[in-house]
Amino acid sequence: MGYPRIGPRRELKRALESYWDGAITAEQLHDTGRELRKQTWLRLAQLGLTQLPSNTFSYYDQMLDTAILLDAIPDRYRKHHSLDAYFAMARGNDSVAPLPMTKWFDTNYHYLVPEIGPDTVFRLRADKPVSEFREARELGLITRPVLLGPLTFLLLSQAAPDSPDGFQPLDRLDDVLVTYAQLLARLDAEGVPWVQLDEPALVLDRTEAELDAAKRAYQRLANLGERPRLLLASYFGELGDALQAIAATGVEAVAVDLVRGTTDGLEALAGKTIVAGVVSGREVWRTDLGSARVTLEALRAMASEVVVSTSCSLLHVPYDVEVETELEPGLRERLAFAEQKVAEVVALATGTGDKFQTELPFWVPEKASPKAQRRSPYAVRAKAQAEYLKLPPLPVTTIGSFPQTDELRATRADAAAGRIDEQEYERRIELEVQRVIRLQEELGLDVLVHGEPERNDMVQYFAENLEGFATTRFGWVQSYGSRCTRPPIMHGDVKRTRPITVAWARYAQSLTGKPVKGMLTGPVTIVAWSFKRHDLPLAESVWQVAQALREEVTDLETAGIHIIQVDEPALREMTPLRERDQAEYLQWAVEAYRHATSGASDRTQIHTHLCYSDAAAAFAAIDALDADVTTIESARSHARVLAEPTAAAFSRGLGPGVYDIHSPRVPDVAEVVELLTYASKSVPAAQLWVNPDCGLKTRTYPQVQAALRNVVEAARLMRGKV
Ligand code: THG
Ligand code: ZN
Repeated sequence: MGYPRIGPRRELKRALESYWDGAITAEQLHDTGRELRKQTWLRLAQLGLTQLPSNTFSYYDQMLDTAILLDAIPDRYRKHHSLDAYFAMARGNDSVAPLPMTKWFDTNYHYLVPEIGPDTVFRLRADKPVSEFREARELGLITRPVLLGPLTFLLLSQAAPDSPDGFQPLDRLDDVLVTYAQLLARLDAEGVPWVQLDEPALVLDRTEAELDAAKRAYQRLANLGERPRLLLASYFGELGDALQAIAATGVEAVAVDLVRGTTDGLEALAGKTIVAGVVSGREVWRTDLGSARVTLEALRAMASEVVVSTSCSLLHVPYDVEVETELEPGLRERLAFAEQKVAEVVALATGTGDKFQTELPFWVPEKASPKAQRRSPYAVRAKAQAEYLKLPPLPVTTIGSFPQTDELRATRADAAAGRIDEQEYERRIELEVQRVIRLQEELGLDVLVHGEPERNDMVQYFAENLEGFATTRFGWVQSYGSRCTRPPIMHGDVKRTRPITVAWARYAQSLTGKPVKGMLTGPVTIVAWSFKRHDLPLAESVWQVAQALREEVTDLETAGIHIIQVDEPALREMTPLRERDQAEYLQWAVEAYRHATSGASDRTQIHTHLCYSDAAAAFAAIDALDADVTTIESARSHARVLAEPTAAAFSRGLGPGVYDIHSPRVPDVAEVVELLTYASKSVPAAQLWVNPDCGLKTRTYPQVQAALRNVVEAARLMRGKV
């Protein structure tokens, strides 16, 4: 269904960042792209895969590629040359902000949100699907171009800012279909036998009108005279009501996710090819080939043809587990990354390979007694904190991380490779903490952080220091653009065997009279950004992590840290895709957060940070977390989140991010003042905090210094006014 594209050794990341730095030319970047595509196709063919996907490569993101393909480019980017326009939409530049970015369904991948208005003119602009097909054909390989389907493209796009009230991108379906029809005709003329149209949006709750639109759209595409055969690909869940709508159309094949869904009702697809996603594209455990075979056999009675596949693109798993020679004994044999999963698909299709038994005995946890209450209600705590912390109005703080410099990366690499001893490592980290504290004092921030120089990543770091997690050396998974993470693998019960963050927090506090905020990653987020166990309910894994964090909170307090931030940026993203499953999730997720934080005394101020909390529902969840202060992403959405009616009812501290840290752009004082002025209309000044909208680790020191100087200046101007 799709394959990782960043490169087995992150070759694309390096090429992209070199291009952005001006160190290589566009032609050199394209050479890297071509080479990665070639190696991927050759490898997949060598593994025995007979249907190869193409057009799954991207220089940044497949949603962005689709917008470009359809020429759905907002005017403000058009003055740039094509590759520059592409990266301007992705990352912004000195003169223009990027498109907003948000999570791709319930994965840790982020896509760019295209803007569609009533006047957007769709026209076939790029030929990437055609040129990638040609590229593979030159290698002697016939591929199946993968396109984002028109429904998913429009449903995930946002209305252009000047659209009339009530306009939805989906209103433009008929126009977009004209362009898809042109593209299909071109691919047909090129000799493309099959095209895959990805429609994951169909596994979410959809209205009657949307299901009708889906049926109409695919009926129309299927009725085209000149077109390749069509594979409509669903993934990340069951089709549910959408199944009937699709079955009624003339598409030749439908891909279904049989890891998250079942074969129930798939008789509706009689006469079509079923592409059976029996190998998980989201998890890293080896597939139980025996039970996958049973599923495939059941399908053979239902469909005209059964094709074996992964449940979704393999974008969400690392390349190859064989290179992970340092995993603890016995673990590697139980794991499958992208290469191994392709081999499993081939083994299932050809009837070769052994049956693997990967199910572990079900673990029954002791019922943990819910202790999820702070000692006093928020109002009482707020008073205790105000008296103790004595912060100015509109306190300025940051989300926690400071720039990850080349020196820091080298220091961590030197320590990992044994080139420096522990003492030297700690000396270098201390110097960095000193620099970060000094910088914040000079700039005049009110609540300081130590900058997290000892952490590679906010989840990986905790996983490395907790029992029950394994971490990989090369297991990179694309998060957005050139950015990757190495999701840890949960494989056993989680336990904290020693304090994790206390020493650095204490050291940072010893350097300043201002309060230093301790930084923890929340239980939901640690689990959300890891590969999960499949022998234990998710809620239990999260609870185990919450218990470990609760112990850490107590130790931080004892060490004299009285502001503790427990981030939960993944709280929303781990929400189940279907509404019927959401209430239960939210209940245990919130309960776990409160278990982690409720050991704190009244005067200890608990902060939390959420990313991409764009929906109204976010405020209800934020409220339930019972944190004293919440900082949220909002700069890219221009703080629209504050216009939500639920925002007005919010009674706790709130820090709407005042500028977008994902872009290298430095905000000026006026725009920060404007955002704060807007925020102060819905949030009383006594509750308002001032902060960037996320951690600063992806920025450079010059950018951060300039940006924070303007933020502090803006906060001072506002203090005089509100
Ligand atoms: N950690 C993890 N998942 C995440 C985030 C995170 N998911 C959502 C959000 N944050 C994604 N954002 C980023 C931002 C920066 C980076 C990755 C994801 C990043 N990665 C380094 C890189 O690609 O060069 C590598 C980091 C490392 O050494 O581990 O900068 O923060 N888990
Ligand atoms: Zn964030």
